[in-house]
Amino acid sequence: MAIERTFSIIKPDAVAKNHIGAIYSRFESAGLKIIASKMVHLTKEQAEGFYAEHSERPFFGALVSFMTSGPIMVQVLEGENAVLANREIMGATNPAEAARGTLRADYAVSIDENAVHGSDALASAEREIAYFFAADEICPRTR
Ligand code: IDP
Repeated sequence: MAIERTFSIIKPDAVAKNHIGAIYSRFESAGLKIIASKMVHLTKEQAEGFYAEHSERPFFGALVSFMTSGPIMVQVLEGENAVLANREIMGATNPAEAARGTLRADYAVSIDENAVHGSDALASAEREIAYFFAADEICPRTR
């Protein structure tokens, strides 16, 4: 099994509802280690840059507006097959389709306000981690 790093966001809806601890607990219970973490309130430019690949989608304006509506938690998760493991913990993008026991089934309101983000591949994980964290803000705990 490969030890990977992935990037995760607890979105404004879940932060506003005080679900940070519950969501961190899910990561840790699944064997993922939080090796970097901070709270940020995105500017419009930061949110547009992060979601640039969706800039032509009809929901882009609503997505940027939502992601700048309040503070978020951003974190780097490390563990075995972390990218896929985190996607499984999160559940489907649309909470109505998310499997029972996943974060989105338990904490998301709608496809627009879906509680968490997680990188969808190793390449996007690397890019997203670098978007938010300097190398000296990441504290590997692989021993
Ligand atoms: P993901 O977050 O599960 O990787 P993506 O397809 O990368 O899903 O979409 C990024 C985010 O854009 C989603 O988490 C969701 O907040 C929003 N989004 C995606 N599709 C729709 C849609 O059809 N309507 C509204 N928002 C959407």
